[in-house]
This record gives sequence, C-alpha cells and structure tokens, in this order.
Amino acid sequence: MTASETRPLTATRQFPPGFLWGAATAAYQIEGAAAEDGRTPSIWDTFSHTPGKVFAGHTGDVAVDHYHRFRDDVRLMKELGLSAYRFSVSWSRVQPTGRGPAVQKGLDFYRALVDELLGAGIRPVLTLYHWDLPQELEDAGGWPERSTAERFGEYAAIVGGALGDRVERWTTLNEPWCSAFLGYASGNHAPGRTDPVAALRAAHHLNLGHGLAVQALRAALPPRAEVGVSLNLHQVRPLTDAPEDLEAARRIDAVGNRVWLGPMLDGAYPEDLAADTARLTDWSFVQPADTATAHQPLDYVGINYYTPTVVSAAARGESGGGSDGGHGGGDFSPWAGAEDVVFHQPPGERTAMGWSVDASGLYDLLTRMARDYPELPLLITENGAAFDDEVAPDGTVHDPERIAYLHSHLDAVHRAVGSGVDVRGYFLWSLLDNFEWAYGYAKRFGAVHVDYDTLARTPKASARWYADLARTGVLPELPGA
Ligand code: IFM
Repeated sequence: MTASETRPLTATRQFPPGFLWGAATAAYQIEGAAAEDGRTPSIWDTFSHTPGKVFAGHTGDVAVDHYHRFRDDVRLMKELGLSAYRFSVSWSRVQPTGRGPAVQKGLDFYRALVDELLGAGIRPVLTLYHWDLPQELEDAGGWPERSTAERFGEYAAIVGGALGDRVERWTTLNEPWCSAFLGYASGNHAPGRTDPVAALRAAHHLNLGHGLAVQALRAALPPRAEVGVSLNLHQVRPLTDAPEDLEAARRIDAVGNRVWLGPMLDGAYPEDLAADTARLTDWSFVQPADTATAHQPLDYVGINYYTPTVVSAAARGESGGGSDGGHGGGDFSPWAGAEDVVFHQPPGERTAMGWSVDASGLYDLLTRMARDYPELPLLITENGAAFDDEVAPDGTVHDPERIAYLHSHLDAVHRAVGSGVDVRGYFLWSLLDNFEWAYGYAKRFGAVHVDYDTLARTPKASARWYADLARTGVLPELPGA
C-alpha cells in the first residue's frame, strides 16, 4: 500500500480510495477434506474428536467443504464485490508432520485458490497460522517448546517460496493470544491443556515464531510483499475507577496486549508482565536474542475486534473468572496472569456469543494503536457477529442485527480514519457460516448462510448490504434509521 492510496475523506461517510473490502475465513473452519491428499491431523482434529470438547461432538472433518467448492465460493465473493479475501493455510495439509518437505498437493490447493481469486480480481491475504498446529508438533511439546517456533519459520519459508509470486499480503499468526491462553491455560481450545506456565512459554514461542516467519518470508518474497500479524487486542476497561479495578485492567492489558505488542513492535517484554507472573515463571525460556528476532519491521498490524473487555478485581470470596477475549464469554476458566481478575459483560445488546455490542471499543483500540505506533498502517482483519439466523419460508435470510453491528463498527472505523488513523481495509468475519471452534456449528458468523445438511450457500441480507458498501465505498444510513 502506498501513501497515495489514502486520501482525505469527503463529508459523507466515504472510505478512502483503495480501501480493501474483504471477508475472512480460516482453514479448519471451512475446508473439510480433513484426511485428503496427504493432510494429517492438527490439534483441532484431535481436540474436536475428543468427547466433550466441542459442542455436540462437531468436528471440522467436512466443515463447509470449501476444499472441494472453492471455485463456487470465489464466484460468490466476486458477486459480493469483495476486493480482498483473507484465508489461512492448513499447516498439516502442506507439511503433514510439521517438518521436512512439503506435500505438493497441499500447495497445489492453495495455488489454485489464489489463482481463482486473482482471476476474479480479488486480492488474497494469506494467514500462515490460524490455530491448527500439526498434531505431531504438539506431541513433541507444542508451542511451549522452542522447536515449534523454529518449525514455524521453516513452514513459512515453504509457503512463501510456493506462493510468494502471487500473494502480496501475508499474516504470520492469527490471534496468538488464543493459541497460548485458550489452548494451554484455560484449555477451552486445542490442545486443551490447563498449565499456566505452558501458556506463557507458548506466548513467547509464538512471538519468536512470528519473528522467524517474518524473516523467512522477507527472504522468500519479492520486496513489494507486505507482511503483518493479526492480533485480537483487548480493549480493556476497568469496571470502576477504584484502584483495584484499574490495577486489574493494567494486568490484563499486559498479559492480553503488551505480551505481543512489546516483543513484536517494541523489541522487549513489558516489565510489569514479568512482575505479574513472577510466581509462575522467571521467563528464563527467553533467550538473549529472542526479542530482537520477534521485533521485525512490519508493513501493517491486523486488528481483530469483537467486543470490549471489562474487568474488575476479584472481590473477597470471589474467584477470578476467565474470559475468552472475545471467544466465548461465559464459563471460561482462569488463564495465566488473569487469575485474580473478574470479567464482566456490560448490560445492553449482546450477540449470540453473549458478547456485548460496543463499537466504541474498536474506535478506542484503533486510536490507541495510532497513538502508540503512528507509522504503522492497520487493517481490520476480523470484525463481525454471530446471531441466530433463520431461513425464511421464501429462502431468504434477514439478519438486521448483523447489519446494525457491521454498520456501527464501520462507522467507528470511518471515524477513526477521519481522526487520522491509517486503516487500509476491513475484513468481515466471516464470509461463510462455519465451524466456530468449541461451539461447533452452533454459532453463525457468516454473511453467507450455509445449510449444514446440503452445504448450500445463501447470501444473507447483510451480504447484500456489504456488497453495496464494497461497490460504493460509502457507508449509508442504517436502513430504518
Ligand atoms: O471464529 C473466530 C476466528 O477463528 C478467530 N477470531 C474470532 C472468530 C469468532 O469467534
């Protein structure tokens, strides 16, 4: 992206020329074909096949069968006027054991997908890792072990070498917070471990793996390629101004946000994080050059935002309750560094995930990032909402709540751009209804409805609304407002 692509805004809610209008997905959530063409299990295959881990025993074995239907799905994207599409590569489809040579058929699938996108005039944005670690690497210790970061750098080199001639935008990790803390501390995500020290070790090796992957990509890609990372930063708000609540907010900011921003963007872990977690670990797994490795120049940071994070100190007798950081609400067990903190869902409108609808959190997050990192372009790499959509007798899907959600959040993005924040694009989560991790297929985030019996795709009203926006670049008044 060049500076000339961002021009002053007009009085209407017009987005800058060149603004990317996209939608996002992830491999395990949509591809299916779990055992085809050499793909081996990832931690999510193992986890979803473990009784009691995923709602109603749902798995990604078939998902929405995108592996076989990607051409139709790209056609749909074109009909919806998308200018970009963000997808992830399944590591164990490309490198089944997580090490060694690549499987050509795995690479061929992504090459065919990218060619289809380019042929439709849609820019591919490729995420290397969206939570589906090859099971063999987990068996060797997973992200808590340094070797996983090293393997990730090698995998990045393979994918960069294979697709660098046609993909211009790259994301190393998607939401490493979820990989580390939901995967290894709360255990609500694969691999389902509940070891806070393992979670902190995983966080570090994700940071290191990110740096190694950026280095590998820079070596493999042409200079025009852009490389970034997608973070689900927590817009942390204290429940009250009481000092204990302010302290709880500081702690969550450290272990939710600055644990990534520090090494990746500043080249060091925040000192308060080490102090907060001192009773768990002395962080001696951080080797001297690691933070320099994690601190690679980036072309953008991807922001994934769903809901703010409201916290208070645990009152006497109240135990800390975990949050899924925008990934489940409710009953999550405490995660490392957040043991004495209580998470709250403010009153008011909620999505089907139980997450409160509050677009001001997105505005605040964007302006914070612009203040702290003024030179760094931002992309909204995920934003959207699950609702209990129903197909009407005439076959249409009316989802006014989703339109209202998208409208308010895009208004927040527009206001941020108007305040000088360099936001270059927006990716709606998600293109299609899909496998929503521990919730299986029970939560629908798609702009396009999927009938899970027939796998038929039906664009919801929100998809049509978004298509108009993508075509005009102007955010209209909300219908009925
Ligand atoms: O479905 C997920 C996605 O995989 C990562 N970010 C949040 C989405 C909604 O929970």
